[in-house]
Amino acid sequence: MVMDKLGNSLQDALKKLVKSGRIDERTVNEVVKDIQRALLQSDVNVKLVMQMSQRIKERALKEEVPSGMNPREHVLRIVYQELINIIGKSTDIPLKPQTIMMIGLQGSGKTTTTSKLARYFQRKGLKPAVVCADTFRPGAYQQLKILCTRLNVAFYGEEDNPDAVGIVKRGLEELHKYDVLIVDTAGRHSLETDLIVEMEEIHAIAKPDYKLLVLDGAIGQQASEQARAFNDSIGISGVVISKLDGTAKGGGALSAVSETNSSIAFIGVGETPDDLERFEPDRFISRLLGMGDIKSLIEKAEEALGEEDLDMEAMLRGRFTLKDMYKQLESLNKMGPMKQIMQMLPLGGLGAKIPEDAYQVTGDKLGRYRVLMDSMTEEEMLNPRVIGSARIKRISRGAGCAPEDVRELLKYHKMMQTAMKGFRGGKFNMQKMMKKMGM
Ligand SMILES: Nc1nc2c(ncn2[C@@H]2O[C@H](COP(=O)(O)OP(=O)(O)O)[C@@H](O)[C@H]2O)c(=O)[nH]1
Ligand SMILES: [Mg+2]
Repeated sequence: MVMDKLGNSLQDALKKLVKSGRIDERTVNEVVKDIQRALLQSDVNVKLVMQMSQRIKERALKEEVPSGMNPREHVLRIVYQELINIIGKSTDIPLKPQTIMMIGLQGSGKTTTTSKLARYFQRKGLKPAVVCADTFRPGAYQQLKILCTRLNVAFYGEEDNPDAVGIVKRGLEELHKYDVLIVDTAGRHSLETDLIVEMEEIHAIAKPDYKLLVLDGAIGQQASEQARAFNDSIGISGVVISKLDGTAKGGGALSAVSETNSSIAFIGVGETPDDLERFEPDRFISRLLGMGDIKSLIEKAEEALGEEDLDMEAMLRGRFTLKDMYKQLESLNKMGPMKQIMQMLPLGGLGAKIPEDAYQVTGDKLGRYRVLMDSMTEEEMLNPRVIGSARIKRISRGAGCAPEDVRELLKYHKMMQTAMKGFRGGKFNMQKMMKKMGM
């Protein structure tokens, strides 16, 4: 969907490498030229494209092709890593009380994103409230009020009062009991001085924890300039790219992110309040380059480089996160009855120590675990120990489950973690093992 076109032309470019048995300068130059064309067509900034292609060229020629990879995979992996380099990690917006200020040009999608964010926090078990500080666009008050009413989200605005700064001051006072306060600001048709001044005044009053710049996914080369102006004025903590459900390629936004050293927090994929997705760099690039390719490629690369083993070792040392657990449950679940699988594992005497109910992770339970984990922050999934009773309450509320369900999940995780620690000594590679078993 997103950036399909770019994906296709990159694929074409990389196909050229399939047949060539080794990497020579001429082939690399040819491929890099195709990659440049593809990125430029997707509105990625020229300077950025040039820098990136230089690095790809250098690395493709200098670095040895890892054993087990062909030249095409080698280059694709480098392209992938260089894209990850630009895109960076996704901005982590914590699930805690905070103030968020929305900024961006008129029509970029601020108001829509405001309601989407309110919905997002609501689903995570927090109480959001919204302040309408757009006193410029006719109908802005009504637009936001209707959206909030539909979602049952608290709203503050003063219709027909042009004093945006005063509205923000009063609104935040009135709504101070809510967890997440989202301030929707006015846009303009271009970056006019009065917009910047108003934005700075609102910023001084609201003292937001996060300033999210909303960029239309279809925006081209102006994206960098816009992002820089907003960044110079009040600073940007993260970017939301809207309208990625359409034909937009998002390359402009990509350039904006690189320009301001910020990162992408969310992407908008439609007009309804539920059409907001957390930004996942891997998925974004996978879409860009073609999912199947990237997935098998990265797996192959990790295997060749032994990184998978390293990760596994970290897990054996006890760093077994909820995310790791979920991944394993998911793959195990696909493989068939849990008990049979567990008995096939080289667990030594450990198999006997695993309680019977550990085998009973059915699809239903997995589904519930997924919903619960969807209500958690990154921190909580990586380090479940931080989850105390207040967080248990928040997580269960967000997931529409009982606190007991959260506790059960945590208990299950602990049990698995203990089991993992039992695999000490000798390398144990889950993937290799699954392959051996014909998975
Ligand atoms: N298809 C689609 N339309 C969107 C998305 N985000 C916003 N829009 C539409 O873009 C237009 C402008 O959005 P709005 O939130 O009013 O922009 P604002 O001026 O920055 O507040 C509206 O018609 C929205 O419905 C999105 O992710 N996908
Ligand atoms: Mg608006």
